[in-house]
Amino acid sequence: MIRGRYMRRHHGRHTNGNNVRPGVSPNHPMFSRYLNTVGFPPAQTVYYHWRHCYQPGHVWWTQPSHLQHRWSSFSTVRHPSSRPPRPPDPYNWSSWRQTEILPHTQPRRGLQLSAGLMDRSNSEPPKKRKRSSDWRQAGEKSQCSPERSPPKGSRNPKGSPEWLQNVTCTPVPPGKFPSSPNQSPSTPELKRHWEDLSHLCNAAPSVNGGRQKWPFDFSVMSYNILSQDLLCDNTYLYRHSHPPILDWRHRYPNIIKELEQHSADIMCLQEVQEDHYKQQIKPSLESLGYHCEYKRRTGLKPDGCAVVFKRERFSLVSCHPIEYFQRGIPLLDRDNVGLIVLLRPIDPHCSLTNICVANTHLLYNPRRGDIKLAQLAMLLAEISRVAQLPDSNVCPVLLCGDFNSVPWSPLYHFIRDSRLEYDGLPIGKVSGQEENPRGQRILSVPIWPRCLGISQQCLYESQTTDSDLRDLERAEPDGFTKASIEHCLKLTSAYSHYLKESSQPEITTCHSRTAITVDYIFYSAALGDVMAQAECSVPPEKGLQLLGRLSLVGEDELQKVNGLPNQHNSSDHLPLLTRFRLHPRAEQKHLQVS
Ligand code: KL2
Repeated sequence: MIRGRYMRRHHGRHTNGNNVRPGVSPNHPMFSRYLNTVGFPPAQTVYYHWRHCYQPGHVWWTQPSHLQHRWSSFSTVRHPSSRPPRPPDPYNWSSWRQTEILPHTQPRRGLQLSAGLMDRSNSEPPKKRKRSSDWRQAGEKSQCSPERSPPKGSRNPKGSPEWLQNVTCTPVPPGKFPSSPNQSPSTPELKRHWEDLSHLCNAAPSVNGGRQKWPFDFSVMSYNILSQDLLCDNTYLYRHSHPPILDWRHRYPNIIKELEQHSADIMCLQEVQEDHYKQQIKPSLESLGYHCEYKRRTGLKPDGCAVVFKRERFSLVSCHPIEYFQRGIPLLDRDNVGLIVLLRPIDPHCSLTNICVANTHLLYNPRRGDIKLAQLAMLLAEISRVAQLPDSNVCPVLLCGDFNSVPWSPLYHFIRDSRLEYDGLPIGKVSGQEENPRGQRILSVPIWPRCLGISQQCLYESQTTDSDLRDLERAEPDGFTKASIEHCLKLTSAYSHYLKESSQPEITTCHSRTAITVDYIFYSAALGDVMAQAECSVPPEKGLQLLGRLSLVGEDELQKVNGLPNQHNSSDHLPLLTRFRLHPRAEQKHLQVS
């Protein structure tokens, strides 16, 4: 294992949430000041509010009676000609951005960031766009635009659901929220069932009583909760949703309820907006017994990734936030981040290996597969370093998140097969988000420059200065000219990406322009694991066995609930939930290999 220069400079726990990489300026303090000035009720109040006011099927808005029939039947959605006309006055979208659970009359204090100034990762400009982190050049703008349209030149991505296109829910006039729950439209709930896979991998029932607590079983969730800010930035994606269900005051209780109900031991959350995290999400999860770690995106982006875990099940060994933005490397000019934690399972009766949990949200832009791969390489290099064991093996790894790439795409294959031959591959085909991407630009060789300090095996190169690396690149260009990349982790996807019953593709994210899988839970599979590929040879004590997962759904099921977000599912993604078994080192003999 090549140990990297960053490793020596950046190890151990980062308590300040700032950058982990050298040469990257921390998030600008202006933003923190903004957050501190916004008035919020304490999260306990919010949580109390939810616990005591929320009942399933209870909705807080008024459905104007003359509009009720328009929500009640799905048939109107299928026939655009029968759609109601849009009202002359556009709905004031700015109220949707409001994060307070306070009444609308409550004055907002402090600076508000502009949605219009946010860097839009989908719209690749004719010239290089200004980075959103150039905050000094960013003015102030307090409201969302009334109706955001798709970025110019954007294409319908793969899986674009016909049944949600051109569907427009008539907005409710401002001031009608919240109100009597009695007049709410009712959407059926999505049905998801638990898929028990334990019998397939000969897993003995877990022994939780008595003195022994082995094997160590635990659950893992990955969930993109849809940041309110991004929702407001991309309103055109959610025209099919009844406006009040998009209000954070409706979404937040639903999301917290969902997290509490699933009660996963480890949760990897994406699109967690920093103000919501600090004021509501973190305090609520802490009161449920979770330890929370968070990494905000760089620049002006107000959302980020959180990894939370139950304090009674794990202790934190170390935490490693990663910023993909690298000053001076044009390829790495985006604000996406990752967050890795090394966890020690708590079991007084046996010795268990640490597990490495990584969470990320890769760049959205369907045309920039080159950036996505470079971001992924940075994450894999850091995982390989963090997960390294003294015997130069790696501890079990869980790689969760929103990869903005579909199953069987080159990026997906790279994660799962540990190798990608990319000679002649167009950058628009890397993620598979678009069926027929425009532009023929192919991936350059190498994809990322050598000065990044990451080898083609996705490992940190030995400690050298940046100028040394540039010299090396000039001196031995051949070392970096093979059109293939590799990584040393053996990762398997916990989901199969097709529904067992119908063979339809599983959907993890759905709105008016897409219905695809982009979220994953990858893991180091133990020998004999149900999902492991035939050649998998990870010894059991260094791998995990998949015991079960919460089933996903297909497009048909999502159509019945009017897509996402809907009354009950408050994100445009669904949570992935899995259960794993970790075998104590001393108890390897109890594993029956099939
Ligand atoms: O696909 V996502 O949603 O994983 O659910 O990740 C990105 C997109 C997220 C962070 O950038 O914001 C969403 N069209 C559609 N969705 C967009 C766009 C866009 N132009 N820009 C950002 N997102």
